[in-house]
Amino acid sequence: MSTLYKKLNPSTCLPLKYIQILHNNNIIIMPLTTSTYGKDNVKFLKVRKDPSNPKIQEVIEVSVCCLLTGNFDVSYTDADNSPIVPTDTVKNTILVLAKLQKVWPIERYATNLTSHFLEKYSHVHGVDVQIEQLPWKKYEVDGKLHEHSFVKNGTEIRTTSVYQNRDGEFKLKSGLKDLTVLKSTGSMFYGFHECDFTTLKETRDRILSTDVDASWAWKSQITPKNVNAVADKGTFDETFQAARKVTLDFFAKQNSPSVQATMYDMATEILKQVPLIDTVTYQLPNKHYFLIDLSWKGLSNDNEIFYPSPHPNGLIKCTVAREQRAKL
Ligand code: AZA
Repeated sequence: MSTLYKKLNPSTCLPLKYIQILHNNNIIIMPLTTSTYGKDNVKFLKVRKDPSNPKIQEVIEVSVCCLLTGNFDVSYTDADNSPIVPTDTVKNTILVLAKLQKVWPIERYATNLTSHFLEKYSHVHGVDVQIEQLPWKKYEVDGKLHEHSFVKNGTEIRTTSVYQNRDGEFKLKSGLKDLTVLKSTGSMFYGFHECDFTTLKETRDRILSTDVDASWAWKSQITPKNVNAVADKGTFDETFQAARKVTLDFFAKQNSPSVQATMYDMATEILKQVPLIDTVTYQLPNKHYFLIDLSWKGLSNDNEIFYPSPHPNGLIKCTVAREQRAKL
């Protein structure tokens, strides 16, 4: 068996971007099928000062991932770096645009970042930007919000993702993640499928806890051209607040029959409240708390002492869409 790795000579008439392997006299070609690259974990904090009183400030701290696709094949297949916009340049762009452009809300900034790369580099075909925003919130001192002091409001992250390409494709999503919630009653799980592999007991009262990961995809009415106007209207911020409130309200108020049913209800309510959204996706781990048996000590345990199980956890995902039906 002889195996030969070699870049193709143009005289073979096969495209340079293929690698051929000679294997038992068969030529196996190995085309590059997908590729993308860029910078991840580019972090910055921007301060916005009130023009009438520069001591009154807002901050936004984000982590950005920006990946490019396009005419970069030769950098993989022929070690030709000439088309590569270095990841360092990608990082610089993220930071310079953070200074020159509006960063609030992140949907606007992410979209404008994708537009920038498409406008500046003709061989870039598509740009994928993901942003995570940290939960800095002003806190009260002497009964009112302090001008420039902030507290990190737990672990909750606001997110956005944008994909834009030269063919006019534009996908914008917003979301939240790592919003950790727990309810100590008002959650059930019974009537599930049972078989010879089942050990789980039915319950009409259990602890329910999860790290909410929710996202919503915007309708195509929102475009790179009108994203600034939509942002100025407050649509992205209001929707974030609405989705967060629906999530927390349903979690608290509903006597949950299952994670599945509760997340579906949350998603449909967000779709009802926000007409500009096409789909809502939830991804919820079911972080189990198991009742500890204290009967060996002659003690009952009426849902009071639980063991937080570190693993495994359930993981339940769904996307709910809006379907247009003809009027009855
Ligand atoms: N959904 C729940 O809400 N709880 C569960 C599941 C499930 O699918 N499986 N075990 N416990």
